Amino acid sequence: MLERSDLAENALECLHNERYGEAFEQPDLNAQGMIAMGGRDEVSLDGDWFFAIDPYDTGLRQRWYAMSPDLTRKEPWDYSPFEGRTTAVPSCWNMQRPEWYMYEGSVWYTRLLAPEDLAVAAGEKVFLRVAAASYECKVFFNGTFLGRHLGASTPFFVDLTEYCRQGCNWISLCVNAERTAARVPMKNTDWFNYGGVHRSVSIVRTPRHFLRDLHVRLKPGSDYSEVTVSVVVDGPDDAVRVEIPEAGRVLEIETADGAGETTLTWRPDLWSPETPRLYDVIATYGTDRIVERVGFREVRREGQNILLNGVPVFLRGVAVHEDDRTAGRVTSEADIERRIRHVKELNGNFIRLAHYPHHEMVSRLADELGILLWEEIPVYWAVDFRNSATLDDAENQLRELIRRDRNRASVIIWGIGNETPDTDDRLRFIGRLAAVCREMDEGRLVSAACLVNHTRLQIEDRLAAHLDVIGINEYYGWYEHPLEDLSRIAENSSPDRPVVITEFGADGVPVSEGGPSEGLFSEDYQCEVFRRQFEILSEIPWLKGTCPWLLYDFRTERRQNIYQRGFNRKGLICADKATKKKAFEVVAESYARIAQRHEGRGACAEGDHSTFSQRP
Ligand code: GCB
Repeated sequence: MLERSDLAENALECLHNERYGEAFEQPDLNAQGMIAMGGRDEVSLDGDWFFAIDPYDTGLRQRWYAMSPDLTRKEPWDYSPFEGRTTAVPSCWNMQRPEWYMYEGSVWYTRLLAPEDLAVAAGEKVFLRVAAASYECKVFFNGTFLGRHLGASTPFFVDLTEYCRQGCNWISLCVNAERTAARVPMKNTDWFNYGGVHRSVSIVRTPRHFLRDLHVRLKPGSDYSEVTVSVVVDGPDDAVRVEIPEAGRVLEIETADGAGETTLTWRPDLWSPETPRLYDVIATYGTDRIVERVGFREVRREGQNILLNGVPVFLRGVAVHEDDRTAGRVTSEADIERRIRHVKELNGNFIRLAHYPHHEMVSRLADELGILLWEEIPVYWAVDFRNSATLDDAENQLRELIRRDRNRASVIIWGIGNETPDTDDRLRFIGRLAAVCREMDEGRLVSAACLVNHTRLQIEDRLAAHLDVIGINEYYGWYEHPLEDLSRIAENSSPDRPVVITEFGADGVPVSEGGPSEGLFSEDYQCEVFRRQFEILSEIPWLKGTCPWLLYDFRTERRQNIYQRGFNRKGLICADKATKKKAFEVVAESYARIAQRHEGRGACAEGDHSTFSQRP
């Protein structure tokens, strides 16, 4: 019955217009709009939002977003943004109701804002921050379209300042999780396509002139005695004051054209997994002030080695998806702490956060608890490498991730591709992403999970030339056999840079969970694959890390045999995140031996566990 309202001037036209989406593609909400967040106050908008699924995009066609809360109505309309069903933010709609489980189209979230949420003092700015919405999010404020963000896992900001009103304000988000060939990832993945606003939403206030970016790091090659600080300001070119109280140091950075950089001579205590030392870095620009907790460490490659603070390191890793049996993509501090605790029980020191940017809390906790991280964007399988819009989207996701996490010492590797085909278009596409990493961040290594040539049994991928670390996914003993061929790969390959096995493993389902007692999919078979893999891998001189696939079983509807039933069962722990499979112990023992060999220490790295218990 919207037709009978004043909003319906386009009632008929909107039924016939199939180009309704074009009006909502620009402005682009992207990395350029990001704001340094360190320690800023946020007003949380988490909680219940009005919610409706919209499979026909009627809301965009009929302008649902323009319905103001004070609009008077005589009769029910087809949709009302301010009454009816609600849903929690953050959440994934797939987990909210059985009938939404496989839904991937558009949905509407609407929320009224209390006057105090937006109380703008003279000269202040007000931003909306969405920590992640999967996959596309169109933002409307008080009925006006303010922009669109692409990408399921990175944060974005919208400047609301000019649109705030006295009295009633409201936000509508139109979120769409459709899988398309042009998106990143594209249609086909081995994980579940969760939709929705799955991380927090908040209001951030800043002074009119504010710090947009702060990047603090040990200067590479400075013999651990110089720290570089770069700033970007939104406002006049006044100096930025940077203080590191524990170092007793204060410096002034002059800005020109909104940016400035300086280098401080100072020898901080170095951050490492064993001694995760962090310092407060306080930046002040006019009345704006932010605080970052920063660890100082150097990671680089030298020949076939990865050096952490100058010492060769072996990455005893495990991969993990951000997936929860009941919450979907939504995670929590407790969930992340459990994950890190499990990695430490495995005698590990490294996590591959597959296959997209995980929650920002992961790297903050890893900084505190002493874990090394690989962070990744979902350039996965057959992304449309010829499509320039797809490249723009991938590049923007990468820039947003780097902007978000480049002050985190724990992050040592950016992953920019997973099992992509060796074509010219892909080489151009991922080569560009490698260049972006290097332009934005000289303090980390660049890698991608490459494939081996299974016919010639050797590492063979032109992408390797663009990488600091060659990641290899191999499933000898599972998809590829015989397992012994892995030794041939070791003999036939002579990489000129470090290699990390970024995936290997086998499905294993405990008998108590309905699994077989022997053969494929049994726990014993899974153990056997890991045992024999580690026997071979431990002998390879150029191998600098291993990442079993993976810590927990995870949801993926493309796997439907009687043992899988919608889950990938290669976890060392079941999807309940509690039931350890036998293979857990096999990996833990292998890592104890590797730690002994590489670092001369025992299975249970005492420092690691005490770090955990020291947390406030
Ligand atoms: C892979 C993919 C990963 C899959 C895994 C599997 O190579 O990178 O996303 O889940 O294999 O279990 O097949």
